[in-house]
Amino acid sequence: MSPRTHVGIVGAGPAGLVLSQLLDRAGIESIVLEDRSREHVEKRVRAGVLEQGTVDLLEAIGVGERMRREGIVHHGLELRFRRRGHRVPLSELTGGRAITIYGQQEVVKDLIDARLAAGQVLLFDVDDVSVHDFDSDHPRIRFTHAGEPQEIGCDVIAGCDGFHGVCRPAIEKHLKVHNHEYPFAWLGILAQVPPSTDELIYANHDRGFALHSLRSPELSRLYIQCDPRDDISAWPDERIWEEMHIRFETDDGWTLNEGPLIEKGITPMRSFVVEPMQRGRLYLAGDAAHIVPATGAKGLNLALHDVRLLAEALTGWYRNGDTSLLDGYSAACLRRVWRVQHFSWWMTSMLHRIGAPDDFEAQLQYAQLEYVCSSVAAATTLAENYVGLEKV
Ligand code: FAS
Ligand code: PHB
Repeated sequence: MSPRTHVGIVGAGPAGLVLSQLLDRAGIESIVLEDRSREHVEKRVRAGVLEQGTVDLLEAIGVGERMRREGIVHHGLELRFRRRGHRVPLSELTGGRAITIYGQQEVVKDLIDARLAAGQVLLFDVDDVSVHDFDSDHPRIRFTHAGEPQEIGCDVIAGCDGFHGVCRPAIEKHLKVHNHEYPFAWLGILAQVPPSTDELIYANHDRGFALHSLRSPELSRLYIQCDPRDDISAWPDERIWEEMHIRFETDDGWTLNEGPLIEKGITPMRSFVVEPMQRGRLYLAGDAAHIVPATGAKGLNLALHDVRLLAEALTGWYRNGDTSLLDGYSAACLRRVWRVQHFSWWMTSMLHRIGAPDDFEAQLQYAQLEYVCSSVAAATTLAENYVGLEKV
């Protein structure tokens, strides 16, 4: 491995992998350092909803073939409250834009295959990563791989190492940190059972939020709001399904299919942003810089928007010596980050219960839900944010 590259990328999640694919197509070299195994990152069940812009990007960079074949395009979603379902016609309200259901782990598999086929230096099971001298023109990354201490010089470091990575902490003292933790978490399950719905169902129930999503005609992905202090051991499969039946109950005879659970876990919910998303030659992208509550299905999509801007900025710098997009990277990302933060907070506030069934907050939620389900203008607001705004 060469002791130098153009861009050192920390993290082989969606952000790091898409960035390396974009840079490669612009003739810019990179190395990707990942601290987990390939098997782990390819099996990690996370996001499931791809915005229209994300689908278009993945196709444009040559990793969309299996997504187009196996992904499931959705043109609407259901809001369910007071035992009734209301369809929001996403595509009708947004000039034909849609979402595609295609698991994040599938996106990661396709990207890893493409990067390795292109001869990308992509190291898994890397340890002790640290970033250095990014305030100079000669940043360095130190790490251990296969038991050997290594160091690589680069022009730029891209911190794509997620919320628990090392890159943001390296500059955190220079950053303004916004952190809002919600008084609830999501218990998510992956079940080997055909989905009980053709489109996603977001339910606001007196006992709490529930979401019916899916991964394929045979695999269902469902979530329920739970206490952030809950331990998954307190949620045997029977209890999960019992709660799911209650929260999705309707008066129209709809029924929920049960099946064996492949995976279950509890994810805390927070809204988190650091400003700026860069310092010197270190640029943060994706979850390393921001976290959104998953209610808006935005985390993965926002990460790819960041790296699209970073790749465009680096291309302008390498080709023409123009630093304007690099200097403006953080501001350009944050315009969309805050729009997406607001939408995710709005969806979360409208659908999650924290008080008594008939208290002030619940009445406000019902008023908002009724408005979205009865006004084209209100429904369009939800729809255009959900499928992904073309311009922010
Ligand atoms: P990622 O966290 O995906 O990738 C960072 C990578 O860096 C990881 O592979 C990590 O192993 C690696 N790394 C970390 N530290 C490192 C170090 N020191 N050295 C080298 N590598 C290091 N979003 C949605 O839209 N919908 C959802 O339903 C949803 N569910 C989620 C469930 C969970 C449990 C979590 C944690 C997140 C979920 N998200 C969801 C958000 C998620 O999809 C992220 O937005 C998305 O993974 C962001 O991609 P990256 O920024 O690439 O970060
Ligand atoms: C998912 O399918 O994992 C999913 C869908 C919509 C969300 C969050 C997660 O808002």
